[in-house]
Amino acid sequence: LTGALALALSFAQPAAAITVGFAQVGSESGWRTSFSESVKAEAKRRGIDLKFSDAQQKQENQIKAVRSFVAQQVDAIMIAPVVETGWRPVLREARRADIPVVILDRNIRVKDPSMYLTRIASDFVEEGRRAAEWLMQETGGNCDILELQGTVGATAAIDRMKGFKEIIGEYPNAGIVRSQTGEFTRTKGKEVMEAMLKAEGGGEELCALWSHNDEMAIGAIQAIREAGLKPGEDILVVSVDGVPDYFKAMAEGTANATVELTPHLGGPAFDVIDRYLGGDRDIDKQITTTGDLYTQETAAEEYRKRTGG
Ligand code: GZL
Repeated sequence: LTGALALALSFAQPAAAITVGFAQVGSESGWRTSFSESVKAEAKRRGIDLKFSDAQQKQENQIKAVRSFVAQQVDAIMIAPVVETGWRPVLREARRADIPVVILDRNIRVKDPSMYLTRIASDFVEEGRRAAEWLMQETGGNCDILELQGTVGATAAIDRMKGFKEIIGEYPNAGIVRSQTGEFTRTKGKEVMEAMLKAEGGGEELCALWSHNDEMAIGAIQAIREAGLKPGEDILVVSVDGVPDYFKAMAEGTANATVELTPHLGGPAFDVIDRYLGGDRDIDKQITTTGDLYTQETAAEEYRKRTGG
């Protein structure tokens, strides 16, 4: 009997490949594209059939993508929500179809946490705190700051602002003098920085730029230079993401610090999906991945590590 059993088992099919739908925000930043590439590579490595959708930063495209994943009866859905609100109807449809939903990176605001399986993300408030702590140390707490906000309504922008303000609020001689959204992109970051520098009469008295992501900071560095000031010296630059181009800027002295945000969220997401599909119902509601702060001291080496340069 054991022989027959062993023989039967040897023909047992490998676990059937699962199909996962991924509603991604877009490709607005270097971090975002690394995140997408990392998820696709991880799906390939695991033999997962990934249905990928790029919403060009529009929530209605994300919702359409999720609807189509439900219609295709995928095994699981991953959403990287562009903004926090407006998700309840489509999440109800996924739940009615008994399809688990994993939230990646930014958050959604829903009253009923059973609408999604878990959220895998960095602690954006802590990222803001770490950026501010570095800047206060660097300037002795004496600093007039410009802020480039991320996408309005995005958790990353809301929470990074919150964490940064919590720390500088402890320093009477530090403050944000102007704050505007650069929508997480390089082009808009440059445009808005130009306008803010003009509004500040050129920017000579300014001390630092706090940018919610490296992409906008890289655009702003151009604007600082074109205003006749030295980025990284006349105006310190502190940001979040840790993309290679920003490590390059720090190595060249035009940027000063960044808090790394890992783009590798695919692995933990597929792990939790496998666990759920395997029957595990004891899954944490939040899986946090917060990165370290990097400065000019290690920038050249970190750049080489990330680009194999
Ligand atoms: C934050 C993420 C942000 C990145 C930006 O986790 O949502 O979106 O910091 C990206 O680069 O646009």
